[in-house]
Amino acid sequence: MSIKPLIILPDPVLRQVSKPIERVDGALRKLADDMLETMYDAPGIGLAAIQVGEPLRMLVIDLAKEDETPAPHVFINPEVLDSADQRSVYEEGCLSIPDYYAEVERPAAVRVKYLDRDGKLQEIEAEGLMATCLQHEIDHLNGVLFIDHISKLKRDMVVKKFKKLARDKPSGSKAPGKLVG
Ligand code: GNR
Ligand code: NI
Repeated sequence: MSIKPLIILPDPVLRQVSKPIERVDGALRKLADDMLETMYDAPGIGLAAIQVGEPLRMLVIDLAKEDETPAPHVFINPEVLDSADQRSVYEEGCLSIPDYYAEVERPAAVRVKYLDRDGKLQEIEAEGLMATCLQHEIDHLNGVLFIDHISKLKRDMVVKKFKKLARDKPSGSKAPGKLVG
C-alpha cells in the first residue's frame, strides 16, 4: 500500500470527467487500497480516484470515527438511481481544497448502484452523512467540486486564493515559486 499525493485546486485534472471501469482486477483493488490509505492519512472520510490523479470512476468512503473500527467502502462505477425530494445541509470540506469549509444543500437521501471491490453489483440506500459524502464523491467523478454548489462570489474568492497559493508555492517545492513579480 502507498500514500499518493493529492491533486489540489486549481489543478485542471480535478475538472476531468472520469472514465467507467471496465474490469475489477488486482491492479484496481491496489488502487482502492492506496486511496484508502491516502484518505486515512489525510485524514478524510471520502476520496475519489481523480484526487490522486487517476481519472477512473471509483471512490472510497469510511465514516467510522477515529476511535471506531474502520469501515472502508469501495464504490466502482457508482450511479445515482433516485434522490429524495427532501434536502439536507452539511458543512463540507474537500481534501483537494484544504482548510476551506462551506455549507452545501443536497438531496437528503440517495439510492446508488455500484460494483464492490469484488466486481459484484450492489445497491445502497444512503441518508445522512453517507448520502452527502456519496454525492460529493460522485460529483468528483464528473469534474464537479463542492464549491460549484456555493455562491459564485464565495467560489471566485476560494479559487483566487488557491491560484495565488499555487503561484507562490508550486507543489513539490518548498521555496517560493518566483524571485520577483
Ligand atoms: O473528508 C471529507 N469530509 C467531508 C465532509 C463533508 C462532506 C464531504 C466530505 S468529503 C471530504 C473528503 C473529500 O474531499 N472527498 O472528495
Ligand atoms: Ni472532495
